[in-house]
Amino acid sequence: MSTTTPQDPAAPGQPIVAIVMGSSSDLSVMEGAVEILDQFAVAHEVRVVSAHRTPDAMLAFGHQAADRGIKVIIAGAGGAAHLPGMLAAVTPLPVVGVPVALSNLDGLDSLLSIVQMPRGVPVATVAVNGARNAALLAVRILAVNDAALSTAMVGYQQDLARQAEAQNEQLHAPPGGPED
Ligand code: RP5
Repeated sequence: MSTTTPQDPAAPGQPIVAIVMGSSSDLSVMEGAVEILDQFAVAHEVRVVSAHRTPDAMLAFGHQAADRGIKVIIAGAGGAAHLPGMLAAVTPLPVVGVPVALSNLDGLDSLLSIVQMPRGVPVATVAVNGARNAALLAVRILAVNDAALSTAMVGYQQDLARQAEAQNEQLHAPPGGPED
């Protein structure tokens, strides 16, 4: 039985998000999630656990994650991408799936394998190679019970808005600036 509840404060530095992937070949995509969690100072762990190559280790990881204090699992996989769904089957934690594009089908295989979960076992699926959004979704989930994280997310959204506004101003800048 889990001794961890969503209200428990995590010990400093204790990972509360697990970023897992089926192979180290997914890392170049999944690094986007690492960067976002670093940016928000969310403690996390990164591991390779394969649904197909190390099924017993994958199931053990999924069974133990909540009791170890993990609050959200981000799982990336490509091809017949069973990892996110299999983890969601053995943990009560929210699982965010990242379809990783392989060379043959441009990630459509990964996307459909992850998004088409049967009734009762949800995986929150982001876009193909959308690891950054997976981490942003994890931050939003955690921010429900963390006011500082919620404030940081609002700041991130304000930055995005400022960038779009700057793009718009650039687009409509009159010709004849200093370089002309
Ligand atoms: C999946 O198989 C992994 O998630 C990876 O996307 C894909 C290919 O793995 P490698 O053959 O590159 O190790 O399980």
